[in-house]
Amino acid sequence: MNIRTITTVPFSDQKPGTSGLRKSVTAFQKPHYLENFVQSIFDSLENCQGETLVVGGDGRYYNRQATQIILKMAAANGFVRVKVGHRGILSTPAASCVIRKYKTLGGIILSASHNPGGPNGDFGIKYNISNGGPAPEKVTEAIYARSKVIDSYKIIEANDVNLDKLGETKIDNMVVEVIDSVQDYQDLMESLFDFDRIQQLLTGGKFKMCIDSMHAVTGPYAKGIFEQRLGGGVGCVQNGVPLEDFGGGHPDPNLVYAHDLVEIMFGEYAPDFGAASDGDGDRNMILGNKFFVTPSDSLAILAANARLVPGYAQGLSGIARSMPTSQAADRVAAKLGIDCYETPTGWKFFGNLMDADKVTLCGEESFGTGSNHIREKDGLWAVLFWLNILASRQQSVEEIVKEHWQIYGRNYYSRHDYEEVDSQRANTLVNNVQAAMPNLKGKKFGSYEVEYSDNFSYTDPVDGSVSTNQGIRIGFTDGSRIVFRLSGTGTQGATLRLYLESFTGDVAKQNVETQEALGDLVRIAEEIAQIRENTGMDKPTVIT
Ligand code: VG1
Ligand code: CO
Repeated sequence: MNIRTITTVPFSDQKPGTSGLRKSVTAFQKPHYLENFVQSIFDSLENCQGETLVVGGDGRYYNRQATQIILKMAAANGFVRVKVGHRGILSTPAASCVIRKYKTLGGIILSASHNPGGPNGDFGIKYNISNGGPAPEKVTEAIYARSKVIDSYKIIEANDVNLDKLGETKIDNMVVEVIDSVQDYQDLMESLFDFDRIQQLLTGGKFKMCIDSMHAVTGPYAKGIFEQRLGGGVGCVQNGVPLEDFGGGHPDPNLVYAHDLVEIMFGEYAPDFGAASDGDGDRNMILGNKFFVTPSDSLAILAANARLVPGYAQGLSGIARSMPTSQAADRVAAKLGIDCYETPTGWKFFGNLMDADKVTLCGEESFGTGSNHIREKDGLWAVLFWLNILASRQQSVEEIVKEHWQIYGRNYYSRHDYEEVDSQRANTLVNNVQAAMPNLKGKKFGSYEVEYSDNFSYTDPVDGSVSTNQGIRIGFTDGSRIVFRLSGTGTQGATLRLYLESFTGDVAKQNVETQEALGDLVRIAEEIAQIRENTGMDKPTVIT
C-alpha cells in the first residue's frame, strides 16, 4: 500500500453552512484545502474501515479533480468500495438515492448548488449520512471542530481513475465502481409515479412541456426520463448538456435566473407546463402557461393532491416546511388532520422527521420540495409529481392553483434578497431588529398589528437537539409574517433575506399582483429594519 501521510496546518474557515462548505474555486485550489476538509469528514466518522462511500457532484469546474483526490483519500482511510457517478456526476437527489439503496456509510456530494461555476465561480462539498440526508448539525460541528486542529491527512499515491468508463477498477485494496448516474434514480421515480399515465399525457398531442436544465446536472436525468422514457421527445429538455461553468449562467430556477424558460412560458406560444432545476438538481421551479407557482404553494398543492399519485396513495403521515416558507402547507395539513412541522432553513432538519415517519412531504420557499423517498429535496421528483397530478386531473396548472386558493385561501408570498452586503452592516441590521423586538408586540402599523416576534429556535422532536438563532419572525394578528434571516450559503459578504407573507381567504382578492399585495409589509419591514440605510441599497438585488 502506498499510503502517504501528509503534514498540514488547519484552515480557520471550514465551517459548513446551510448546505456544506461553499467557497470560491480558488479557495478550494489552495494546497491542502480540500484534503483538510475531506480528512476532517473521515476523522469525524466513527469508522471508515471496510465501508462503502458514494461520491458524485454537479459537474461544475473542479468536480473531476476533487473526485480523484477524494477517491485516493478514501482508499487511504480504509474504505473498501466507492460508488462514483459516471464522469463524476450525481445530482444531489441521485446521490441520496444511491446511498439509501445500497446502504452505504454515507456519501460526499461536490456541489455549490445554484452558485455560479467555472474557474472564477464557486465550489462546494458536503457529507451525507447513511439515511441519505445531509449530515445533521452535530456531525457538521464535529467536522468543523476537527478542521480547526487537523495536522495531517492520508492519501494513496496512485494513477487517476478513468471516470468516463462504467465498471469496476481498484485503487490499492479499494474497489472504485463507476456507476450509471441516472439508472437508480430513474428506477426510484418509476416506483413512485404513474409513468404510463404521464406518458399518455405527453404523447397525446394536446399537452406541451418544456424542461430547462440550465446546463447543470439534471440534463442527463431529464433527457432520460422526459424525452426518452416518457416520450416527451427530443427538444422538450433545453440547456440539457451539463457544462463546467453552466454556460456562464446562474443555475438557480427562479423567474430572474431561468430567463430562457420564462421567455418561453410567458411568450405567445407558451407550452402548458414548464419547469427548471438548479445546479445540483435538488431545486425546482414550476410554471404553467403564463403562470408562476410559488414554491410554498407548490408544496401545499402536492400535499393536497398526494392521493392521486401511486407512491402517496395511502396518504401522508405529516408535512414539514422551513420556517420562512409560507403557511399554505399548514392549511392543507389542518384539513387532512395531520401534523405540520416548522423547521429551520436547510434540508438537514427534515431527516429526523422523515426517519421517524412523522412527515412524508417537506418543502422550502427556496424552490425546494421533496419527500421521504430520499433525504434531499428533489427537483425532477417535483416535476413528475406535478405531471402526475396534471395527467390525472386533466386541468391546467393555473386552474389547479386557483382552485386550491378557493378552497384553502391564498398565501401571498415573496422573498427579497439583498446580496453581497458588507457583513458588519448586515449584522448591525439584524442586531437592531433583535433589539427592537421587545417593543413590537401590540404595535400597529396601519391595519397590521404585531402579535409576536422572536428569533426562531427549534427543538428537534426526535432527538431533542436545539438550534437557535435561525431567523427573526414578526407575526401579525391576521396571520401575515415578516422574516429576516442571513443566508448561510453565500461566499461573498452577507446576503440579507427578507421573507414576506400575507393571507386572504376572500376569493375576490386573490388575483392581486404579488408585490402589490405585499406592499404594506415591505414598507413595515423597511420601517422596522431600515434596510436601505443599513445595506446601502435602495432595492433588493433579487426578488423571488
Ligand atoms: C438557501 C435556501 C435554503 C436551502 C439552501 C440550500 O440557504 O434559503 O432554503 O436549503 O439554500 O439549497 P440560505 O442559508 O442561503 O438561505 V441548495 O439547492 O443551494 O443546496
Ligand atoms: Co441545490
